[in-house]
Amino acid sequence: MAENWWKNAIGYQIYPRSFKDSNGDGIGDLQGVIEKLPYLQELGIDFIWLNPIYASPNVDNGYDISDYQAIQPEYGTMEDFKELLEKAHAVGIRVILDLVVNHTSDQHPWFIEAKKSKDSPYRDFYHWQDATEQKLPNDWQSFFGGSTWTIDPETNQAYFHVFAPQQPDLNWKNPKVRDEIYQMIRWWLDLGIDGFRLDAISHIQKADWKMKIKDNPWAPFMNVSGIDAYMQDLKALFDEYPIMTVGEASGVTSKKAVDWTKEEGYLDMIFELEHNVRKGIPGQERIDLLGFKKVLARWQKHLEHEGWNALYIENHDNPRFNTVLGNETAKSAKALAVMYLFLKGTPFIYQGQELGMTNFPFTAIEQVDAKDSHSYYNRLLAEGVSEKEALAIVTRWTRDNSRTPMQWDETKNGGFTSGKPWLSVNPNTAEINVASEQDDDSVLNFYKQLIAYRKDEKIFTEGGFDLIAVNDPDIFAYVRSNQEKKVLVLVNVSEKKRHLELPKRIYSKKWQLKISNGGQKPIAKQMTFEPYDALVFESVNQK
Ligand code: TEU
Ligand code: CA
Repeated sequence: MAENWWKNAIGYQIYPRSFKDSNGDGIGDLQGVIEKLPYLQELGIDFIWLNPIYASPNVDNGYDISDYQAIQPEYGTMEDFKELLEKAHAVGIRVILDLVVNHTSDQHPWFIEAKKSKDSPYRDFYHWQDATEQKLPNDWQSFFGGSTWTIDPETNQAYFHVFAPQQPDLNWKNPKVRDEIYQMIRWWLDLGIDGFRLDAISHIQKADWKMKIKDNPWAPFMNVSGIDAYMQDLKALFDEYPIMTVGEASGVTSKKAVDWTKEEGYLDMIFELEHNVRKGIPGQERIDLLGFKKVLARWQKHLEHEGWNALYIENHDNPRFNTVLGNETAKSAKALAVMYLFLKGTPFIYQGQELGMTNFPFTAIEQVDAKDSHSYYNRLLAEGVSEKEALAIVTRWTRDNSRTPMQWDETKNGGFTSGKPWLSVNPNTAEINVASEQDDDSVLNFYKQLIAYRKDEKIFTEGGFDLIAVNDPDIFAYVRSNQEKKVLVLVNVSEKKRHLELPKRIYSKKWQLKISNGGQKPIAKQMTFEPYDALVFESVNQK
């Protein structure tokens, strides 16, 4: 197997619950993924990342695991998983799984045992401290709102959780915990999976409970010193297998990311979590292109010589980019694809992004499933915000925008299920869907073209990156270059007609148009772009 195969690969993120339901219970499942392997093969992707498929009470849709070595019954069986792995491999698609080891479910046998008494051999698998309602160990706040501590009145202690109370954090300081986790990881790798996406991995180490928070409320559990030893262990284990690893490592800065992802680093790549720079009034916020572009350009620069980027615009925690940066048209969906797919790093495509799927038109809070969105909504009501306004604010950015079922055809349930979907299908499945996007002009076909082009040209893997029009608030433009050639990417990420003056070093070269989502435009000193125009040019270096 080629070393570092992931450097020239394109990933596809599958949210199993919403991808394809094979048995009519309204919930996506592993047989559904198997059924759609030909679709993925035709798209041209190299690996899939599956969001958690392990046994879970589903407080956080699978991110609360009660058995790491069992498949969630709603999704199928271990036999189904092995079948998926085998069939994916047979068509050249690798499979990476979500590794959620910052916390377990409170229904995991370790926590059930731990909770029984202070003397339980599992007590130390988690973080327990003496506490009363009046006096918690500290005033740290969790990501999902409320204290990081939940009291157990039976023992007058509290346990620690950075997410929901049903997601107690594992105590990584305990060698027994580490042993269990490492064994579990080995078990999956021995089964033949191709890697992991490491969930919330920068949170596994916590600061001293007495640490006082200054500005960043999450500083006590964001890439805290001492994490290195655990990451080294993980690296040593991962190095035994020809896999890829991608970390969700919030709080690891672009500078620090070099140490995390260089050749001797802990992981192959990490996702940055800084690019969602928002502007506009709550309820109508959009991505601020200038902010977005500066974040991406900084990560490109800092990881230029050492380290590696994971590229993405959408995932299961964020709204649809075609709504918050595009204008929900096929053209803008194509422009956004061009904008990020040619950066340096390993691109990930989130299910439905390749169709131009959009946010859901929520009209009632009951349509929202995500618990964090409900608590946010209730908090706003308590602050006196009207129901209508609270709904708009919450649903603009709720994670459920991206979790609505995949749109396979124009029927009411989008061909996702023959039953009642667990989350409503976006009504625009009438127009935006796989079946109707078989024509040359579709977003889907455009993605296929971009993927094929990117994989064909090694310049995208190793070539340098230079941002141009650095301060332009609407245009994302850059040059990739290697010994042989240059590639110029020009995208008007706005609904306005825009002008751009190119520098001489660019317009003086001979360029050939390779990709376009609209017009044929020659390179000139003064360029004019129609809304959401996206163009890719190549120039062969003169000897
Ligand atoms: O998200 C975690 C996550 O977004 C935090 O780690 C992040 O650091 C924080 O919000 C600060 O910005 C992952 C999953 O992607 C998400 O779906 C889960 O709900 C969560 O972990 C808990 O497992
Ligand atoms: Ca099902």
